[in-house]
Amino acid sequence: MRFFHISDLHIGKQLHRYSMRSEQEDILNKIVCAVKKEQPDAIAIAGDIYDKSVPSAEAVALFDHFLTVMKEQAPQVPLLIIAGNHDSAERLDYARELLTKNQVYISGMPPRTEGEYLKKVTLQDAYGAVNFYLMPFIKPFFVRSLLKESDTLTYDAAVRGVLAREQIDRTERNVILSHQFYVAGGSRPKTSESEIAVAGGIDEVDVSVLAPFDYAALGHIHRPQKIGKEQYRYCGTPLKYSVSEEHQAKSITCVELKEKGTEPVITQIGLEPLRELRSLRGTLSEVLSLATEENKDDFLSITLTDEIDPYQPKERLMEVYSHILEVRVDNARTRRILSEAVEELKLEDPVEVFAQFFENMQARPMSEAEKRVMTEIFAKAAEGEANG
Ligand SMILES: [Mn+2]
Repeated sequence: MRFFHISDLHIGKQLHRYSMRSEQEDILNKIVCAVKKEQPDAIAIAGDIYDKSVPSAEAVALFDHFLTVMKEQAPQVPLLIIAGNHDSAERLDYARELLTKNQVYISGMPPRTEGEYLKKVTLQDAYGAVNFYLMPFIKPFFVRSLLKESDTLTYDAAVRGVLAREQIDRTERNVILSHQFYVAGGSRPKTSESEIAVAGGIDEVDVSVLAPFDYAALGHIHRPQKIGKEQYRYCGTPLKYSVSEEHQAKSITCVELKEKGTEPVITQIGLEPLRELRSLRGTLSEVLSLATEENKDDFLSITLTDEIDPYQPKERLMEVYSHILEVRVDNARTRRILSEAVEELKLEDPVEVFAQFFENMQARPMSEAEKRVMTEIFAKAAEGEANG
């Protein structure tokens, strides 16, 4: 059994002020070509189909086109799809009975009532059955009443609770599709700037929950990487969705499962974008002189290092480069401003900073008693600092 693992398509995404429609159409076509060429037994798409929970008509049309072309080019290949945190579960579930008849299996919502379970799709090969469990993005409140839990239910406990209800036959091969922030005993995956960060790490789920699975096809983190074990993998986005991803190689993850108990064989199929993303740094005249036929239409993040601010730098850059994402200035003056800003932040009252964080997390302000406790703690910490 050999299957493709992709995720985080973020269809409809804008990169700064540029639409990525042509880049996304191009990369989806390249994925279809790879499927036609390699003939995998299935395609797993681990969430964040769309960039927004209410995608634009254009975005919906593009995903529709992708499914249609995929079904024309590789009609026998099942598509397994879960919702991510960016998708609206209800919208993604639209027409799912009809799609199921065409071997497009979509799971938007986790189970919410007694009789409901994760969607399970079983495929066969020479070694027997492979069960794919489709676990869409879970927020604790989605499953709180199902698990008969209070409002203190954590992400970790929510995912654990949902999986504990499933009858997973450990003598067969099992694969899970999931879209959560997995950590391995406290070690976190390497993130990028295009993911939505949740402060305080409350969305973390430990990979120990994935123990029943021979492979975990994960989505959510945009840089391809394993987490904890070789077979627990984030495949990453098919395109670079932030400047922080400049040096990441994007790819389709290809997974080969043989008999139960053997390690899956994991390879990458590289994905080349229509338009590269890169950063350029130097004085205005240096950056202008770097322009070539090759790079002038790339997505660019430009940092100017002139000590004397040049005249109309943006306008002059735009005459040469067509897709400028941002122009930053890094010289003695801006560095001075930054270090002053850092000084200013340090002077803020730590109790107030914490109170803000507390309110964001708990959706209520701290009580006077709680504030007193925190004030004491910070005072003790400050004493400790003063004493050495
Ligand atoms: Mn994502």
